[in-house]
Amino acid sequence: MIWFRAGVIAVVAGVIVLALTQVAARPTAAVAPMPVATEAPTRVPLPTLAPQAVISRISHETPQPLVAPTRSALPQVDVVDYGFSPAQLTIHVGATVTFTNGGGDGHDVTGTGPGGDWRSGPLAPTEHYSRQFALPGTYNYVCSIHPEMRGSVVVQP
Ligand SMILES: [Cu+2]
Repeated sequence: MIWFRAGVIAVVAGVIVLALTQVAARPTAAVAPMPVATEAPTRVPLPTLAPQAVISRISHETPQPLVAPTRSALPQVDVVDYGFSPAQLTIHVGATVTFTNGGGDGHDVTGTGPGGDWRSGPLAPTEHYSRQFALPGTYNYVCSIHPEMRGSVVVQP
């Protein structure tokens, strides 16, 4: 009886060992070709995905720079022949605006209307003038030499 049980245990153990070795053997056979199969498809989509990601990022960011310069920490107005760029600048109260003559002609910045008691005086090419706007409101200005040059600074609270 003992020899019979020992024989049954030996057969069962043999079957289990056989089953385990076959189960263990199959994944290694299945895993081996997998890296070859997955490597090729992942390399193909990457070049097509990368340009799309760049394009969508650019298109998402494009509207933001249009808003940012009008409220930048260092607001600037370019004085050109014969206009101001941007013609309307929006800033927060207390900000200082720098007007730089980037034109080839002499210009100035002269306030007009309510709160218009400010002027840069003559600005030769490359010269600049800075003014802090301490109160909210809309400040219109012109170039007194070329009155068709008009601009405004909108100061928000
Ligand atoms: Cu001018």
